[in-house]
Amino acid sequence: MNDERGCSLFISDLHLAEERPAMAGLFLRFLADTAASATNLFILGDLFEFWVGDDTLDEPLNRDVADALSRLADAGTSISFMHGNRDFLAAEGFVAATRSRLLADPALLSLHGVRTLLMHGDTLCTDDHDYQRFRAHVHDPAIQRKFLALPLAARRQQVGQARARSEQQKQFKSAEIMDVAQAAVAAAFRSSGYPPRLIHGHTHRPARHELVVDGHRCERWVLADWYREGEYLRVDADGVTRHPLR
Ligand code: LP5
Ligand code: MN
Repeated sequence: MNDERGCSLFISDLHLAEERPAMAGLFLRFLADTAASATNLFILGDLFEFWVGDDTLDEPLNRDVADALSRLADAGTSISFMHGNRDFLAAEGFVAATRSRLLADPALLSLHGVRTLLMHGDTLCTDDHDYQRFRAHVHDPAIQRKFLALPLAARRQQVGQARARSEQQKQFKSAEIMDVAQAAVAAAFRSSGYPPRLIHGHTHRPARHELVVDGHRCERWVLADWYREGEYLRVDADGVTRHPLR
C-alpha cells in the first residue's frame, strides 16, 4: 500500500443483494471506472446485505463481486475490507477470492500524511444496548462455529428472523439511540492517541463533524449508504472530497 502518494477511496454500507441488481451494477461500474485509478480502496463494512458463510462465494452476485475485486487487485489497487454488522462472517475464503486484506476494527493507519482511524461505526452506538448485546452474542466464536455448521437453508432462515426482529425493534428506538454516542467517539479518538481524522459508516448519516477531544482538534467523516444512489469518499494529500454516483 502506498500511504503518502496517490489517493484512497472509501465506501461502506452498499448492502449488495440479488434483489437490488441496480446497486450491484453501480458497484461493478465504480470498480472498473473509478477505483481502477486509485492507489487504495477501503471497504468499511456492510458490502453485502448479509453474509452467511464463505461457502456462498459461488452464488452469482458473490462471484461477480469477488471476481471484479480480484481483477482490481491484479491491476494494482490495494483493497482493504473491514467487517460490518451484516457481513462479519466473511472470512479467509472471501479475502482470498477478492485478493483483499482484512482490516481490524478499529484500524489506525497513516494515510496520505494524516493519521486516520477507520471503523465500521456500530461499536460507536453504545446507547443501543439491545444491539450491543446482540453484537456480543454473534461475535462469540463458539456461536459462530455452531451457526456455520448449519445447512445453508437453516442459516438463511435464522438471518431472516434476526433481520425481522431488528427491523421491528428499530421502530421503537429513537434516532439518537441509533446514532453514535459522543462519549464513544471521544473514547475512540483518545485510545488511538488522538488521530486528526476518523472515517466510518453504519449510521447512514453522511456528514463531516468537527470536534475537540481533550484539547485535540479532530474530524469525523461519516460515509453514505448505497440505497438510493452510491457515494465514495476520496482522500489524497490535499484532503477529503465526497463523490456521489448514479
Ligand atoms: O442492520 P441495520 O442497520 O438494519 O440495523 C443494525 C442493527 N441490527 C443488526 C441485525 C442485523 O441486521 C441482522 C442480520 C445480521 C446478519 C449476520 C449474518 C450472520 C449471523 C451469524 C450469527 C452467528 O445488526 C440494529 C441497530 C441498528 O443497526 C442501528 O445501529 O439498532 O440492532 C438491532 O435492531 C438489534 C436488536 O436490538 C436485537 C436483535 C435481536 C435478534 C435476535 C435474533 C437471534 C438470532 C441470531 C442468529 C442470526
Ligand atoms: Mn452497518
